[in-house]
Amino acid sequence: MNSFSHEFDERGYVILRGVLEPRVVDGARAAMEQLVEQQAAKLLATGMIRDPLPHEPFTTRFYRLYEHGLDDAPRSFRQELHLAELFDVFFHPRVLDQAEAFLGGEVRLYPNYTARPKLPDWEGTQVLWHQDGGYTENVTTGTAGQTVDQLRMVNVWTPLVPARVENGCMQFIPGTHKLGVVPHVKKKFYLEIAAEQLAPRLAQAVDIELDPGDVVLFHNLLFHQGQPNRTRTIRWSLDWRYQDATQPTLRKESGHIARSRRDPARAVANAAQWARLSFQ
Ligand SMILES: O=C(O)CCC(=O)C(=O)O
Repeated sequence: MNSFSHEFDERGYVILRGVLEPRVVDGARAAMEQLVEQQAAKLLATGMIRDPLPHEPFTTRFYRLYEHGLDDAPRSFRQELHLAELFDVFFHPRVLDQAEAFLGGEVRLYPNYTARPKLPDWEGTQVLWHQDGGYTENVTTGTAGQTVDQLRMVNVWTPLVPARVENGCMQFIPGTHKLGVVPHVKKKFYLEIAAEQLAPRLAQAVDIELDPGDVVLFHNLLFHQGQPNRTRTIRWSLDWRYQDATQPTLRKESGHIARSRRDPARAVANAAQWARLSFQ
């Protein structure tokens, strides 16, 4: 077992610094700008705004467009992420190499890939303490009969602006991935880990401060949250997941093959193909 795998198994996460090249980060930001442009056009067309704020910076425009009606702002983007620029993020060879080391040679991009504009002081974009497994229905399917806690997955998270405590970087509680799926309770916008599981462990929470280009890989059962954004700018980020593609997703969508050693032609090959595909 290499040291990355050891850290991942023991702590539940591994940070890789400077993996995504500036070109890739710039592409991802440009993709987000396209989404914001579409939002501005929609708000303008429906008469919700009069000024689409074309000169407002990336770090504030989406917030300024919605600041008088945050309830109407999309809390995240998912279906919209089949944009050519994002191929180099979701299918980045170095990140995939790492995922392959954990998962084996058949790797799926799991049908849960998301862009998040975490808005200043807005609970609608403040993801509470959870395990990803808590959001996946604990069903048993197929002949292999997997349950959520048997899914072999690697979660990936990367910021498109520096992520610090003040603007809501991620927090993890190391080692909690070994607890299995714990009960979650429904809160206004998100699920939250039940207090009796969370409270005794909160003192061990660590801040995951990252810069654009850094990625953190973490176990899908690790307790994690995004902290409140106490700045006046948006904390943009992307998160996605890889799964051992020999397993079922336990969701209605089947995801996309990211790497296949058995049959390489099954994997999404390039940006143009990614842009033609859809969330499924
Ligand atoms: O970005 C965030 O604040 C939360 C992300 C998250 O919970 C995840 O990637 O699973």
